[in-house]
Amino acid sequence: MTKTVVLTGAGVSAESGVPTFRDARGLWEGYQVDEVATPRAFRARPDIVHAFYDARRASLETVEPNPAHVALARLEAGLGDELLLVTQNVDDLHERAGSTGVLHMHGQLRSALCVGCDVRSPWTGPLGDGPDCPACGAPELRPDVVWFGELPYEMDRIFAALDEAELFVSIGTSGAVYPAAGFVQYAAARGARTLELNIEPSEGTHWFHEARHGPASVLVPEWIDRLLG
Ligand code: BV8
Repeated sequence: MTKTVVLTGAGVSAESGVPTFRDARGLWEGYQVDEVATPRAFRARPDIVHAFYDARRASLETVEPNPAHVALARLEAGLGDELLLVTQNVDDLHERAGSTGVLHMHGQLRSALCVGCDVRSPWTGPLGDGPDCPACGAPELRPDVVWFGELPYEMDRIFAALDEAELFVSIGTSGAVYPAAGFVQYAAARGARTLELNIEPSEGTHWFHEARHGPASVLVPEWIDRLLG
């Protein structure tokens, strides 16, 4: 089986009704990144930051996985340990579609991180009203997401998989945010074949050996049907 690394971004959840960041009516349209997605913003105005993430967490109850998520769960069943699915998304649609080994490099909405004891707790409700940490009792919970200027999660595991990868596939991402946007060059430099599946050319489309453009809900099942035969 081919050692495969798949990277997904907001575009894989767009057809489920989860707003992307940069598209029209995207998330960044309503907010300034440095007002809601930086450690400094959280220190200055935790109320605004919590309101931003509490709203996104609540909206997860109104969306469902789409055929792209479902096909990627099938790919995991077919490839087993030969696949690493890395997502920049903080939604839980990959898991709800049946994927079990998802690496959330930018964190998850349905998890709270205690600044006091560093313990993570599954979380579905709001954090804005300052609930106590289930582990240490301190009212020091923050959204368990990676903000700009913070190191993404499990970078060692990601680079170890990219070192081995024979195939790197990027799905629904604009290639605007690093270090994720640099994975294609890293993988290609180590001999991997690289493929972009996106509704339009991404900022890094020229780094890919092949690019197919169209909606993820069509391109991803098509690609996986062919791969798994
Ligand atoms: C760090 C969690 C250092 C929170 C997020 C090098 C050069 C320049 C800048 C930098 C650099 N290195 C680092 C930086 C700074 C910064 C960065 O990249 N800035 C950018 C803006 C220039 N990076 C960081 O700060 C990172 N940390 O570098 O730490 C460090 C080192 C050591 C020690 C300590 C620290 C951390 C970045 C992570 C920030 N957190 N998310 C939250 O979600 O609120 S980033 C967030 O934005 C997402 O997770 C994702 O990563 C990014 C959004 O990108 P996409 O997912 O691609 O979404 P987008 O809307 O942009 O695009 C959607 C795409 O889908 C489009 O192409 C569209 O065409 C397509 N599409 C739409 N519909 C469909 C579709 N495709 C298919 N089908 C459809 N239906």
